[in-house]
Amino acid sequence: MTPKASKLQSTSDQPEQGRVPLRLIYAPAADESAAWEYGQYVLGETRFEPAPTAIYEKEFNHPLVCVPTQQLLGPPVKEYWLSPTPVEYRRQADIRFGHNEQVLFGYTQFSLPASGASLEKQIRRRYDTMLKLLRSQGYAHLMRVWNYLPRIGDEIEGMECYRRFCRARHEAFERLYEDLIPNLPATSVLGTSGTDLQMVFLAGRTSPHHYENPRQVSAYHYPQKYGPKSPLFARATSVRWSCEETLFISGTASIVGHESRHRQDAGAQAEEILRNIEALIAHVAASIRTASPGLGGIGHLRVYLRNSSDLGTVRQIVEGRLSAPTQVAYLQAGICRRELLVEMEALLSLKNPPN
Ligand code: 3EB
Repeated sequence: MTPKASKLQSTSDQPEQGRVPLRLIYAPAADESAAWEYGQYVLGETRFEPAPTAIYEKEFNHPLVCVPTQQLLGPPVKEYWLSPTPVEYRRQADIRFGHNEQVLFGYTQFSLPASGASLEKQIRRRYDTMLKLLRSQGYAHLMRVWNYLPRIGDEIEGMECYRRFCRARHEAFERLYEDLIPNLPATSVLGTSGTDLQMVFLAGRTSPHHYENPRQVSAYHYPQKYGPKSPLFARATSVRWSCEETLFISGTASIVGHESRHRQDAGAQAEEILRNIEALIAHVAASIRTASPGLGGIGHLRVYLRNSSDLGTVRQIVEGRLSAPTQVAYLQAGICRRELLVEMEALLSLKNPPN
């Protein structure tokens, strides 16, 4: 047996009680054997490269997201969300998904329409379809959403694409949820160089906990100057399993209150972002009465840079504040406000507090 398969085996040998229903692995992008070894234990996969070869699509059943973006440092990685039990795969209404007993990984994409009105209509429709599908499948609770949005900063008929996205998402959520705020999940919205809007989501059967950042105004309460309808997302979402808690930290920018800080200074923005994330982790840990692991507790970190030339500066700051076991991916991406150059998102495991 290969080392990877045996590792997986020992995970599945654990009693049901002690298993986490989803865990993230970074694997070398060049290593196609990983997909074979993880086989039907893959809930979903994300790569940071343009569309796959046709062969790849035929060989694997799991949802494969190919984000047309550039990884800026180190050997290219791909992300696998792994399940401790075999995954069931389906495709319905343009949404591909893989699920086990507790969680669902879904993926949908569509070509971004050129006109403002049809762009918003398509986004509303896709969110509507996605939320209805989750309900009908019994995974009604969104835990994490990634939106990859081409032309994020472009004006389309006088309004920024990101603002149109926010309005369309807002209208879709408003229609489907009676009580909005308790249902908003951790989210990221990044610009890509592609032509398709890509939406990736993790959902579960039970209601997760959502958190706001004590240093920031909740995005859903942003004033109108940032767009006609506020961005609907939580700063973080955590899901409690029997043995531990999974904490998803949303895309986090150099925003304090609701204002951007350190315009056009990537290094200072990176430092502000790390203060934001640190404060958020401490806030969540205090809420669940466990000791804060701090930034050192981050398992996986994605660092998005508008300009690849800022890599050296930002990397030095990140490496100075994080501990060695954190897996970091530096990616080139568009960011929602013009003056923002950096954004980061994180994934952590938190120990459940002693009873
Ligand atoms: C911000 O805090 C930065 O619209 O879903 C980060 C994460 C941002 C998610 C979203 C936007 C979103 O406003 C931008």
